[in-house]
Amino acid sequence: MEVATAETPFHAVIVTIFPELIEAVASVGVFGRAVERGLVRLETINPRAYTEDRHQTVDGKAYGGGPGMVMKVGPLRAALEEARRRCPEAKVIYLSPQGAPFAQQKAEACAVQGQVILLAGRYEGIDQRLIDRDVDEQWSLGDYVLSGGEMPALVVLDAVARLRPGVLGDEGSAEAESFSAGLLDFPHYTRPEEIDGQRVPEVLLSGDHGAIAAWRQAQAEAVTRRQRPDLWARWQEQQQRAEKRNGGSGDGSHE
Ligand code: 9D3
Repeated sequence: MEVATAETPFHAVIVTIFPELIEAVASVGVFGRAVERGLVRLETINPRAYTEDRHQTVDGKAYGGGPGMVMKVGPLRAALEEARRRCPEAKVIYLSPQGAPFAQQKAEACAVQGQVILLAGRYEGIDQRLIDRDVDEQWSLGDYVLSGGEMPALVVLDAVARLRPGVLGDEGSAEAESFSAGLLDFPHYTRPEEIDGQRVPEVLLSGDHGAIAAWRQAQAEAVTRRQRPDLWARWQEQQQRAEKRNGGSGDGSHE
């Protein structure tokens, strides 16, 4: 059943010299539909629009020397001032390799806050004085080198939008919980039952819902232990704490 909601849209402002990169990706799929349906309001601001010189210069050579250019304070600060006028309650997040790791918890806080200003840099980075005065937090997508902050900004937007009411269908809320629950997903299968000699695990065809749930839980634990020992250790600690709270009775599951 369709439920009518009059939720305030999630409001994101992206400051970037490549707004077309953001707009191209953000007009497609789940995110694009959320924008069309008025659940997400996305704006871009191009710091080039705030330059005063004939070449619309947004970068300069680094003081102290060295290779690579640095984004200038003037145009970026003016762009951020415009972003703050449009989005006064938002934190300013600078996407940066020096940032704290972006993770589900940050996406959740952002979705609850309802607004965000994302600053995507290019070149070697931005003048430190912008970080000192205009930036609230720095987030990194991980330990690998990208060419700029636009793709990280899109990743953040995607992760946040899926947490907003109405953006996903029925699969949504349950799915959002599963990552916070701390285990990776179990394997999935669809028709046919057999293809090129590969069969769907028999338990999934059994109709035994208890056995299926137990198999999926065991698979989720196995894949987490193998692929992500860090998540596995955290999950085991969490299970042990839950066991103690229940006085050693029960298996630590939620139901
Ligand atoms: C190879 C260049 N590096 C010099 C030692 C520094 C560097 C500067 C600018 C590396 C990458 C970038 C551009 N990256 C981002 O803007 C970025 C990013 C990333 O590269 N990896 C993970 N997360 C992020 S968030 C923004």
